[in-house]
Amino acid sequence: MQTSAATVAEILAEKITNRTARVGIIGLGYVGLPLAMAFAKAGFSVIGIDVQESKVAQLNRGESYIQDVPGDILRPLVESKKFQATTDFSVVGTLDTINIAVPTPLRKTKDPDMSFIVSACQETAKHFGPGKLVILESTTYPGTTDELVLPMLETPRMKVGEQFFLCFSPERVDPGNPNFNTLNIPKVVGGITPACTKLGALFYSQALENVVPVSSTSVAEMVKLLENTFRMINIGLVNEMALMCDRMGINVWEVIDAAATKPFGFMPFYPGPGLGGHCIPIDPFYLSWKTKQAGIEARFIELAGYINGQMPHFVVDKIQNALNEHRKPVKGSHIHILGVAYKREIDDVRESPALDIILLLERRGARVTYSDPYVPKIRLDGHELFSEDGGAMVAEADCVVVVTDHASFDYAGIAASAKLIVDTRNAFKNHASAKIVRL
Ligand code: SAJ
Repeated sequence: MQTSAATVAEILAEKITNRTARVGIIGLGYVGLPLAMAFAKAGFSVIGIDVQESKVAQLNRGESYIQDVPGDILRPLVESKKFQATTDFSVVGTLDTINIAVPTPLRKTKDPDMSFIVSACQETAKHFGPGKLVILESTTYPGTTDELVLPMLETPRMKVGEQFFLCFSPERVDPGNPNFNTLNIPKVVGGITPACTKLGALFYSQALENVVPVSSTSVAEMVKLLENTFRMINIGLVNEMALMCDRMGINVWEVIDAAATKPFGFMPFYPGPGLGGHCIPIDPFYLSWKTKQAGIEARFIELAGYINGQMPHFVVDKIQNALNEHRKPVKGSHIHILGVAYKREIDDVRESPALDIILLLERRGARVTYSDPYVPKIRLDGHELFSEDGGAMVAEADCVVVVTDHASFDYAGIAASAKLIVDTRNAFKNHASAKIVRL
C-alpha cells in the first residue's frame, strides 16, 4: 500500500530539518564540491559522486582541487566521515536528496551538449526510489528539468510531487570571489510542483543564508540565463562602443569612467580582447537555442556573440597596425602576450580570447611567447607554449600585448622596457606614452 503523498513529504521534511537526510552531490567541480562542504558543515552526512576516479581518490585523501575549498576545510569532514566521495552510483539508493551539478558545455555547432545531465539522470534513475528530492543545478535551457529530467525519473507508481520531488536551482558560484560564496549567495529554487518547491527551499535553508523560492523549474532555469545573458550583451555593447570610439579617436575608457559617475541607471562594463570563461560565452546560447525552437530569434544574443567574437580579430589588427607604425611586419616579429587566463587572478583558459589571438598571430607568421603566473602551459592547435619569464621577453619583443591584466605584472617596469605595447585592458591607464596603444 503506497504511503500518502503528504506523509512522504512530511517524512522527508523531517529528515531534512533534523539533518538525518543523506545528501548526495553528483559532480564534484567548482559548484558541487563547495555545495557538499556547505551541507557537511551544516551537519548532514554527504556523499559526493563523480565519474573521475582520480578526483574521488584525491578527495578521500582530504586533498582539494578547488580553489574555494581549502584542504583544512575538507580534511576534517573526510576524517569525521561527514563527507565521502565515490564513483559508485548505487549509493543513490541510500540517499534522501540528490543535487546534480555536472557540466553543460556547448557543442562546436553552438547546440547544448546535454550528455552529462542525461548520463547523471540515467545513473540516478537506475537506483531511484520513493521519498527522494532531486535538484538539478547545471545551467541549461528553460524546460530541461520538466521535459528531459522528469520523464527519466517519474513512473506510473512514482509521481513527482507525491512519491518524489524535483526542482531546479541555478548555480551562482563565482570562483575566487572574496566576498560572495556558496553560503551567502542567495539561492533561487523552483519545483515541478509547489510541494517540490517547498522541500527544495527547506533543504537549502538548512545550510545557506538566503533562499529565493520561485514558482516553477522553468522560472529558475530562466533566472540564470537572464543573469548571464545580461552580462554577455552588455559586454558586447561596450565592445561595440570601443570599435566606434576607436574609429572616432575617442578614449573609450575615459568615456566609461565618466559615465560610471552616474549614481543611478548605469552599470559599467569594460571592453576587452573577447569573451572567455565557461559561463558567459556559453549560457546565452542555451537560451537562443531553445527560443529558436519556439520560433523566436534571440537577436541580441546573436549580435552580441558576433561582436564579442570579433574582438580577437580587432586586437590582432591593432597589433599589426601598431607594428606597421614601427615599420615592422607581423611576419617574423616577436610578440609577447601578457596574461592568457580568461580573466584576471584565475588560472582558467577555457574560451580565453588569448588563445584566439595567439593562433591568429602565429598564422600571420609572428613568433609568439607569453607570460602568465597562473597558467604554466597552454596547448593550442597541436602545439604547446610555456609561460616565460616576463622581464627578458618584454625587453626583447617587438610588441608586448596585455590580454589579461593580472595584478602581479610590473606595469611600470613593462612601460619602461617594452619597445611597443598594445593594451587591451587599460592596464596602463596611468601611463601616457606614444609606445602604448590602447583598445
Ligand atoms: N569581461 C569583459 N568586460 C567586462 C566583464 C567581463 O570583457 O566588463 C570578460 C572577461 O574578461 C571574461 C568574460 O568577459 O573573459 C567573462 O567574465 P565574467 O566577469 O563574467 O566572469 P565569469 O565568466 O567568471 O562569470 C562568472 C559568472 N558567475 C556565474 O555564472 C555563477 C557571472 O554571472 C558573474 O557575474 C561573474 O562570474 C563575476 O561577476 O565575476
